[in-house]
Amino acid sequence: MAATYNENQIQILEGLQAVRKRPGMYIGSTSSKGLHHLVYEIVDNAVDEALAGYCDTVVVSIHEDNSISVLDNGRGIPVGIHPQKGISSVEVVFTILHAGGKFGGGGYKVSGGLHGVGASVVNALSEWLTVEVHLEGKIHEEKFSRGDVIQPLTVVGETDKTGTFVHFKPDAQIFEELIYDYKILQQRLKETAYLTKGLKIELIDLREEEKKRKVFHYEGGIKEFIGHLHKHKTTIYPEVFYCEGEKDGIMVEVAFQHNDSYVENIFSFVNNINTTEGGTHLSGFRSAITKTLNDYGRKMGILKDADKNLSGEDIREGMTAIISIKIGEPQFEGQTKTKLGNSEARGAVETVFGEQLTYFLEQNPTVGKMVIQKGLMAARARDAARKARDLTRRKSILEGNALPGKLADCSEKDASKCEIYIVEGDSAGGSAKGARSPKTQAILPLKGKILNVEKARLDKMLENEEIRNMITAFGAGISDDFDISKVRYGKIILMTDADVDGAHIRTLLLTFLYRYYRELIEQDHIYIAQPPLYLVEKNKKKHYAYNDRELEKILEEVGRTGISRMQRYKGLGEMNPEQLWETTMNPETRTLVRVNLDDAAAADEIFTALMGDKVEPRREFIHEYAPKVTNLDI
Ligand code: 1YM
Repeated sequence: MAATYNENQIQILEGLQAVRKRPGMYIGSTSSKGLHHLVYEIVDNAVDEALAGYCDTVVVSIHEDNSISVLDNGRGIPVGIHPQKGISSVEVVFTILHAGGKFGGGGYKVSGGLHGVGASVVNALSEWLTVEVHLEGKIHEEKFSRGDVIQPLTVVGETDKTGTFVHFKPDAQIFEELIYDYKILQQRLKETAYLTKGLKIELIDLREEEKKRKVFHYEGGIKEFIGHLHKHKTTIYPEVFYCEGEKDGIMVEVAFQHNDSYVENIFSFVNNINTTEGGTHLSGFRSAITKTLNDYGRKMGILKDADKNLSGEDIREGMTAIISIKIGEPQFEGQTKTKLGNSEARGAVETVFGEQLTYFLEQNPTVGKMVIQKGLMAARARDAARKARDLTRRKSILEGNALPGKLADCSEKDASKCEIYIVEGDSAGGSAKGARSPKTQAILPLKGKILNVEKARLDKMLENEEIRNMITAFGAGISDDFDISKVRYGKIILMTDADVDGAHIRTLLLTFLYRYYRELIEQDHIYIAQPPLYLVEKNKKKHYAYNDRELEKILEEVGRTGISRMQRYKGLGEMNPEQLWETTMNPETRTLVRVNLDDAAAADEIFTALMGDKVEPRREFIHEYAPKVTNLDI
């Protein structure tokens, strides 16, 4: 028996009320991250329509009032009365919680944000939301406010198109932040376009005088994505491997190519969600590539009888890969729910990818040869690094000073309460040592510039004293024997000068951390200190400004006359310990910027642009990001 309208109304209200009461449970947070998440939820519905084969264009607009509209040219959300609910399907989609999962018709819902909660959550958290469906010659419109129906589904005009248009304004009562960041949306929509080959996604920003508009459209999908990630790199063969196939209802796509660096960059996605913690699909990929290449190497005689089998790590050195699968009922596990648990995904990837890779290697024997030769070199270097590391370890045991001499360590034994400041230069190191709270704050000064790790293998890196000092001080090992549970500090804080050299050193440090300590970044261990740029003193009161805008503000507030001192700090070394403590190191008053790797692909691009061998991208990057570099938010 169909429930009555009233009963349903009550349930709906309760459902959406719950969303408004605990928004974090549904969209993660009410910060900027949650705000952007709303867009992904609506876009995901349009992407599903594209994956089902009915839609090829999605247009996302940021309006002047920071409202968002999303338009697609799919079939249009059905407008008929839903048999069980007694209301239109449109209204069901926008008012009933968890209307996600399998929708009415054929095909499974494969796309979906982190929480996959859908349009009703966006509606509940919007000051207003309008949906317009173009279907069967008519324009149907419904309006809501904070989840309540304001105008029931009404025909408001005629049309010769089909599709869905959703326009919403995030609720100021819910969100701490209401301003959309074009770059964040661009990054995500670009990624979505790469993962959905053929789909055209347009992003329009109507807020500025000078409107912005970008189109993301990749016929090559993830194969093109690899080309994009390798834009600034030197590849060791020109072909990009690509395959797609289906097994047990799981759609599998894999693409990869090797560059001449020493690090692997593997990105895995399930239903367009970035699975940063990996999972079964990733392990299927790993076992298939190791087995297939070793088999191939033996068969072709590139691996000699005397050679050991190549390890997976050796084969993946310098490899950039994307694994993207679509699966009906994904099970997400792990700390951030971004690890795939479905065991059937392992076999599906192993089979589809393994078979097609074997075929590809037969067709492209030079690629097979290059990869195996690079793997053999990696194996040799790994051996050398192991020996160097053993030597370092033995040395430190023999000499009885396990920690670097330059480190001023803290006395606290509970690692989670400890912090280490990595400081540029001995003079700043001296100030920091004088300023610190010795119980919880350790200082490690670095001499000049550290090695550019993008260009060096582990064995070379271990020859560099500054790098060795950091590894020993962190206490968590590196590479094969990295163990995050052994890290000696809860916070690792990079403190460099607020000038160009400081920014360069910071980038070198971040590259090192990104390449070798990604887990520390992912688990929020890495921070950037924010030293002030100016000191203004008036009537014995000190005011610190961290940028030019703040300086202006302070000068306006205190008045421009009677200022006894105004100083621009050129480096950390110019501050006395007391000032350094007050402004940059005191946990009560300082500002730290946490380094996060929300989007590893984007970060990698930045690092490569800044660090790689090609000069042009560096210039381009600096041009585009220059005003932001002081506040590096990767
Ligand atoms: C701008 C956001 O939501 N597009 C969209 C949504 C749906 C359909 C088409 C659709 C799906 C199906 C059949 C089906 C949805 N429909 C539903 C439900 N764009 C946007 N485009 N016909 C149309 O899945 O069978 C939920 S989403 F449940 F009503 F069918």
